[in-house]
Amino acid sequence: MAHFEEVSKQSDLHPKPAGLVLQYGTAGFRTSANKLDHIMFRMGLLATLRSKKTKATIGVMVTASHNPEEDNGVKLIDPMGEMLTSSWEDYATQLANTKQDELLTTLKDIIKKEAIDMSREANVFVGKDTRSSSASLSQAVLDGVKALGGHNYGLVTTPQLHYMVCCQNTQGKYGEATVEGYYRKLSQAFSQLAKNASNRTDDQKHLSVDGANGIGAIKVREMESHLKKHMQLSVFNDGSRGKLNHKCGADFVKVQQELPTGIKINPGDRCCSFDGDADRIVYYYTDSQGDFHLLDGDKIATLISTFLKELLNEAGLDLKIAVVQTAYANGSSTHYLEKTMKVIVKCTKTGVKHLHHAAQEFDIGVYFEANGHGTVLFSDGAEEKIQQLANDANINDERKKAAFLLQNTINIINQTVGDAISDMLLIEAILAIKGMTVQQWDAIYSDLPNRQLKVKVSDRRVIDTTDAERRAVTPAGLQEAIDDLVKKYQKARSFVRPSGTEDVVRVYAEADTQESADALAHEVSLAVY
Ligand code: NG1
Ligand code: ZN
Repeated sequence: MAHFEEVSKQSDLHPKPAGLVLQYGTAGFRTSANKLDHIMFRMGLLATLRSKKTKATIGVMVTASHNPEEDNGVKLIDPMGEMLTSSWEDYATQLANTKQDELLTTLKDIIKKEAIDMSREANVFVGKDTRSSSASLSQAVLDGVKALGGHNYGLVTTPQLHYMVCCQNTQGKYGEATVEGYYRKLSQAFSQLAKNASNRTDDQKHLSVDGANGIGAIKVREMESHLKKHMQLSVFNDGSRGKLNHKCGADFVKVQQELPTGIKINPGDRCCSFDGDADRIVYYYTDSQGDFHLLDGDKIATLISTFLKELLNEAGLDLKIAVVQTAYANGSSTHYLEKTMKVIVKCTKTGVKHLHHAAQEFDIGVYFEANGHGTVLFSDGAEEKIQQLANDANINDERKKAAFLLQNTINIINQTVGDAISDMLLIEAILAIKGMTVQQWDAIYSDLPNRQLKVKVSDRRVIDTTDAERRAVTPAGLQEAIDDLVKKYQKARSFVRPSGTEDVVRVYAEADTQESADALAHEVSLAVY
C-alpha cells in the first residue's frame, strides 16, 4: 500500500458508480450485489489499514446473511473477533462514498488521522458465503489487500471467520485458526457435555436442520463426522436444489411463523433453521394437530440462562448473570426471566454490537435477538473462577460436576459472535443433559402472539426513536397515535423503527390473541404513512 500508484491502478479496475451513496450500518454494507464491487475493493484497503493500525489480523466477510441471493454485503471483523469499532465505521462510509479520483486523498487522510505506520505488515482473513456473486466480490476484497498478507479462507460461515480472527490474534489461546480446529474444539466440548446425558435413543439424538440453502448446510455436514456418536442430523435445504434463503432459513421461519419449504418432518420432531451465513438459529416443531411451534432467540436465551444459573448454584459460584434482549423480545420472555428466573434483563437497540457490548458488563452475559442471533460472553474473571474450581481437589462431586459442565459450556460457545452451529450444539447438549424434549422446553413459558410488518415510506429516517427503540420521538404525534391504538387491546405492546438493513420501517405488535396482534400491527402501520 505504500505504493499508492498501485492502489490507484487497481482502483480503476473497481470503479465507483457515480452518485451511489452507501452507509456502513449494523450489517456493514449491504445492497444489490451488482453495486458492491468498488465497496469490496475499498474495504480490502481499509482492512489493511486497520491491520497495520492494530498490529493484528483483521477479518473481512462477504455475505448478505438472510437477504435474498441477489444481494450481497461486507463486514469487517476486529482483532478479538468482534465487530469493527464504531470510529472506523465512519472511515468505512467515507471510503465507500469518496469519488473515484479522490480515493487516494481520503485514504491518506485516514492514514494521517490514525498515524498509521505504513511500513508495518498487514494480515487480513477473507471469507465468503455461497452466493453466486461472492466469488468475484471476495476477489475484489483480495485485490484491495493485494500483496499485503491477505489470506483467503474461501467458503466459511460468518462466525467461523470471527472465530479464526480471534484465534489468530490470541496466539492459539482461543483455539486453532482453521475450520478443522473449530470443528475439533466444539465437537470435543460437545462430547464432554453429552457424556453427562442419560442414555438417549436414536430418535432423541435426532435433529432436522434447514440450512437455508447456504453455507451453514455445507459446514454442518463437514462437522457431522465429529459428532456421530452423540447426534443424528438430517440436513435439508443444503443448496443442491433450492435458492438461498428463499422460503427457508431462520429469518423466513421467524417472520412467517411457519415451516420452511423443503423440510420433511413428523409431528414432534425437533428442527432448526440457520440463516444464509449461519450466525442465526431458531428451533421449531409441529404438534399432532399440525400446528407450528416456534422456539426463537428468546426461548433459546431462556434455556441457556436457566441452565447456566442452575450450574452456578450447584457449583456454589457467585457470578452475576444477565440476559440482554432488544425491543423485539417477546413480552412473555422478559416477564419470565425477570419474575420467575430472577435474572437481570437489559434491553438495547437492535443490532448485535449493541447487545454484545451490554453483555460484556456482566460476569456472564447471555444475549439473543428474537430472530436467533446470539451467544454467551464470560468475563475473564468468571472464566478464571470456573477454571480454579474445576481444578480444586477439595470440592464435593456435585460441585466438581457443575464446574466441569461450565468449563465445557465455555468451550462449546463461540464468544466472538452469534453462531448457529455452536448455539445448536449447546442447545442439543442442554436438552440431552436435562432430558428435556422440545415440547417441554417450549412449555417453559407461552409466547404472546405477535406480528412483524414492513412498511415502505418515502423517507424512513423521519422516524427517530428513544428508550432502546421502544418509543418514537419523531414525527410529532406518531407515538401518541401508537399509544392510543395499544390501549384498545389486552397485554398489548407495539413500536416502530427504521430498519438499518432495508429501506423500510419495521412495525412490531404483540397482544393477547393473534387476531389482536395482527390488527394492532396493521393499524400501527397505517399510522406510520
Ligand atoms: P434491521 O433491518 O435494522 O431491523 C435486521 C434485524 C437485526 C439484525 C440486523 C443485522 C430484526 C427485526 N432486525 O436489522 O436484528 O440481525 O438485521 O443482520 O430481526
Ligand atoms: Zn446472518
